[in-house]
Amino acid sequence: MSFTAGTLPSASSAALALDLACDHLIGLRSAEGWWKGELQTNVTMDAEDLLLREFLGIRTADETAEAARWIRSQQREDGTWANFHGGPGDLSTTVEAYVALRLAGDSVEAPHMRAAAEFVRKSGGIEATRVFTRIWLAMFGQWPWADLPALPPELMFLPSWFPLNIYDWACWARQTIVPLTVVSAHRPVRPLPFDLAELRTGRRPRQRARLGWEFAFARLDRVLHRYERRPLKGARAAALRRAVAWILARQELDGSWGGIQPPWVYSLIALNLSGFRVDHPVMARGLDGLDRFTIRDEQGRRLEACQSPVWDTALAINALLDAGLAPGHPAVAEGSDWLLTQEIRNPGDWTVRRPGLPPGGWAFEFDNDVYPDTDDTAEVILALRRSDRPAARPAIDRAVRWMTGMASRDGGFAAFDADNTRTLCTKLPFCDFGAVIDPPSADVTAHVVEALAHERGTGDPALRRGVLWLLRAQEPDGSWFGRWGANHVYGTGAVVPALVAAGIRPQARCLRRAVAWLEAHQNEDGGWGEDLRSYVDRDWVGRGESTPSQTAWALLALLAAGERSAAVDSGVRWLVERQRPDGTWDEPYFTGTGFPGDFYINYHLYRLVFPISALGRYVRSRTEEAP
Ligand code: R19
Repeated sequence: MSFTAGTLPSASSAALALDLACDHLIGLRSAEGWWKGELQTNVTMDAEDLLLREFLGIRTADETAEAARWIRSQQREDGTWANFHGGPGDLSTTVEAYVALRLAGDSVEAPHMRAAAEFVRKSGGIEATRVFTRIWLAMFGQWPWADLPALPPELMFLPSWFPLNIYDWACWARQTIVPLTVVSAHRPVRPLPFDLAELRTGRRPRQRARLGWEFAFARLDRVLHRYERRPLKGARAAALRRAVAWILARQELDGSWGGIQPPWVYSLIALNLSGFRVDHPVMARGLDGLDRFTIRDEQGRRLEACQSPVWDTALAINALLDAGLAPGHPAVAEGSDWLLTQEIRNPGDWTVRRPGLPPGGWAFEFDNDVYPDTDDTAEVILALRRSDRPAARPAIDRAVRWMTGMASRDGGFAAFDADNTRTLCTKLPFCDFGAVIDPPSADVTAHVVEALAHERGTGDPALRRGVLWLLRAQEPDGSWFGRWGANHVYGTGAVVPALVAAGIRPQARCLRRAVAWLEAHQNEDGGWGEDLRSYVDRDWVGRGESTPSQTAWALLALLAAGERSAAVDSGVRWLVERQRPDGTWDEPYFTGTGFPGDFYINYHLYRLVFPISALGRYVRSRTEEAP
């Protein structure tokens, strides 16, 4: 389907595109009624999978060949590996990919290996890689344990009010650090059949700050290293027992830890070092679970960093309802009934900060019962209330109560924890990768506010505090930052519809400024795009090649703000013209954010669900106003 430039997309061409897209989406659902798009990240997942198997002594030739094929297919022209489509080569990712290919037998003399090694040396060598990469190398004798930040398991003794205790860390960091304390206490070395001399420069890594907490922690690190040489025997043994018990208590039904790769692999290693052999039921369940996170196709074998069925299903149902499907349509009804089976009824780590709050809500993954999050909960609440299932009411009520209770002190909402805002953790020498705390963000607060507006009405006190939080968080340029999606287009696309639902008039100044920001950042071609470099370089904020999901986010905001402008029409035209004949869109660019600056996600369903929502709301706004 295509239009000559300058023709306005009539509501009917948008409606045709919408039908086609809905058919495609409905065709993707599973027999049980859920949706799950691939969650694509970067090759550290695949490299670490081989290293894990090497460490445990279970690596097979077939797995190695298949993973290596995938890793090679992702190498860029210049010999490097990036963390996202179109991104620059990343040193740590390139080192990990290179080591995996050496495990697979690739020769150091092969052109692709030489190019990679040259980039590594030019970028500072192994010495300049992130801590996680050097921990992996230490486990294989390729980096001295003494040259890594100390992570004593005695950390487990800090009470939950004491600075740096494990509950001051974001749940993903907490679940990673606890097993890593066990690993670093054991200082395992299981040598590789090769050396990585070609990746070293011999130069010391750059010194961290000479002032403030970073400096104090660098001193503390030296003290801890001295303690490591001769830890108090009784305390060390008790700390290790406590850490292992903590880990065991948090294995999920699917064998994972937190449903995400880092805690999962480090927990398996920590348990193995603590005497759990690979055939122990806990280990076997963990390894079987990893298998279900593994995709095998023509391109090779790759691992999902985590899986998004609850999130995808809620988004898909909301999109289909935006498109005008009846709530009783089997895709909506069966999807909603499946969501009901995923409700979380047990307490999790969040109770440490909110004791007494009754459980409820939803997590992101199939089995992640210890870590429900407010973002998924908000989207599921919206989907369930709109799909009109009478049986859903009690679950929605529990979810609203839980979600509301998870407000942070300042009235904003974070994804997994309340009041997880102590920045002291971030100053430790260990923390050179990824966010390690989970403070409130605009995108999550917006989703919660939108759900509360429908469930409790615009007078609700938690909603009003959330709205005030959002108004304070607006950037000077009129946009909002996107924590879990790229970037200001995602934040603004979430906040504007939420504020309108919360009763802010579209004419209000804050919304006019947001609309002006979006219109100023529309591309010539009518779409919107924001490059992931916007997280590290302000010049890229609001700028980048147009993508379907980002175009849809901008449209959702403009439509919510009641815009009838040419910007809306050309945005819709961009979507209609770029639709594939099979009803979906291509989206090689990553528009999901795991950790600003460090870790990005291509959610494969985003290219479809968000355009459906935007086209659906567009078509309805046009047909409703027709005479
Ligand atoms: C909205 C819904 N979201 C609120 C859920 C988003 C889930 C994102 C997937 C997270 O997957 C992860 C999690 C953690 C890591 C890490 C990591 C970084 C620093 C430390 Br310390 C520990 C772990 C690395 O990769 C990850 C992937 C969209």
